[in-house]
Amino acid sequence: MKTKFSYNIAVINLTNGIKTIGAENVCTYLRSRGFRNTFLIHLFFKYGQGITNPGYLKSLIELLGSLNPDVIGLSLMSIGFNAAKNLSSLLKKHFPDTPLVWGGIHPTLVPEESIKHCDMLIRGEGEEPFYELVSAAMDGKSAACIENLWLKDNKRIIRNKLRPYMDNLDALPYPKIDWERTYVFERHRFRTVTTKLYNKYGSMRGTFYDIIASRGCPYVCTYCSNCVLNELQESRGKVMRFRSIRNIIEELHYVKRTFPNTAGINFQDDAFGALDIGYLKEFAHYYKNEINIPFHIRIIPSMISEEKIKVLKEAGLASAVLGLQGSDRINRYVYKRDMSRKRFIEIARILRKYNIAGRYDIITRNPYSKKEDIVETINTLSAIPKPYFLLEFPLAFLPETALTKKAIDDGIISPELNYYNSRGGLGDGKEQFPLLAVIRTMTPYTPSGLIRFFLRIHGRGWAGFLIRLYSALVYAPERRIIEIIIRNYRITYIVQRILMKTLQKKSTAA
Ligand code: B12
Ligand code: SF4
Repeated sequence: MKTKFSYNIAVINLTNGIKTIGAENVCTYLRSRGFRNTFLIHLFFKYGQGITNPGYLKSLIELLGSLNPDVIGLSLMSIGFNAAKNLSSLLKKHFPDTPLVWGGIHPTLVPEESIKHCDMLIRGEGEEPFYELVSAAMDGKSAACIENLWLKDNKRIIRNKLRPYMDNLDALPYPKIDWERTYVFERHRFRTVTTKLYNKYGSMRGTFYDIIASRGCPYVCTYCSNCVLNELQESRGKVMRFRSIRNIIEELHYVKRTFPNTAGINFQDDAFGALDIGYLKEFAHYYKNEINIPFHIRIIPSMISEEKIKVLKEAGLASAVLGLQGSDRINRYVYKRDMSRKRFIEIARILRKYNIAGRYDIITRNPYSKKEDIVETINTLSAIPKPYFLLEFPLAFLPETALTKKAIDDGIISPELNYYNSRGGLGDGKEQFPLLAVIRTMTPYTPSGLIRFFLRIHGRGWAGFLIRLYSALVYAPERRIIEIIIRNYRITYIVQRILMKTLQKKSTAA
């Protein structure tokens, strides 16, 4: 008879990152409830191709053979669906009697398709349901009534209802790395993660730490999974939940102790700015006094104000991501998104006023975009203070979103095409106006006058050659240098520190 101490659970993380809050949360929770032998294995795959290295899979099977798991969990996004499907059939071949449980955003959104490839799946927040499942499995009890769980019972599928979201996020332990029970593939086999390996595979060479202070987003942009999640969760409690400030600060103290290289804290919250000003002021006070590491956030235009940005700047806000996504027409009618060109420019100017680096997202290759929409987006981008970071994401038709359903209805994509993962979920559409795309890419570091000139001439026969020549000879080298600096965030940080210290010494001497 197994006990919690001898029961082995292996969670495979197929989200292509060594820092993955969801799977880490689930593992930390199980360990905190006594299942100390909960192992987390990070697996990487190539977009659209899955796991291509045969040595990788052989080594995974060997590792699992030695861990002897009683339950195997798999954490995936839609982008990992093809890889998960193939991996799952391999796992079932080698471990036919070990229950295989899928969890994460993909099985949450697409359970009917997912359940075909695993024995069970957990939809939504996984900590509590997965704990209930492994406890039942260990005790030989039925799991048939566990809310959020879907399971195959002979040929029947049991589809349990969703439970309400967790209201008190502080009740969950924050994700902690268990060095002896976390694995990554390195030099021909899976090895336990060391500080050196964490730095090698972690975000920005292990200098960035991802954290979330809240869960949920009250908006329902048509391309985003939140429009589906919020519908699923309807009338099952609050969507937006916040951790207490003390709870966040405690996690960050743990981060400073465990990962002393940390040079940036990356708040991955969908809606960080939703926090009210009182909360932000208190947060800023403790963050500045106790943590004092530059941090980064994502903001939603309607939830942010100059006052909030000022408070956050004082706490150490270094950069903010803001989604412009498209023109006013596209945002209003296609994405149903609370964003306008005017508001975007306003916020970008406030960010510059407080010397906060702006990182602006736009969605490209949208088949609903017309030429005027792309020109408007370029004009908006060239109206904000330069330089800035521009992140261009080709539109990915994520499963079950309102936009994907619309595109299927409009005959733009085919439901059979499995569109969202055919090229790794990164979007398959073509640039409708390739020359405009070249101009748009140049907006972050090119004078607005020149961008306007390019827009004026781009329709003429010879203009393509001129614009591409400028892009190759001037813009590309400029961008390359800036990217090297950004990638080596740690170097930038060290240089900044040295400069600051030298300046401080000089001013003291003076
Ligand atoms: C951080 C983040 C990233 C990070 C890190 C990803 C990582 N390795 O974890 C980065 C920046 C790298 C990233 C990249 C991308 N991301 Co992203 N990302 C997020 C974000 C903002 C937060 C994820 C998170 O930590 N959530 C908090 C945790 C607590 O929730 P969770 O992950 O869902 O986990 C819970 C449950 O799902 C479940 N669970 C999770 N795993 C398991 C495993 C088991 C066994 C069980 C039982 C349960 C379980 O329990 C967890 C705890 O409750 C989400 C949006 C969001 N708010 O979730 C988007 C999101 C996950 N990303 C998304 C997308 C589309 C992408 C990209 C494809 C974007 C792109 N076009 O390039 C890339 C692909 C990256 C890749 N895998 O290769 C979509 C995914 C949609 C989908 N259908 O798959 C999301 C949902 C955004 C959105 N709102 O649409 N992303
Ligand atoms: S505001 Fe951002 S996170 Fe919220 S629904 Fe829209 S795209 Fe998704």
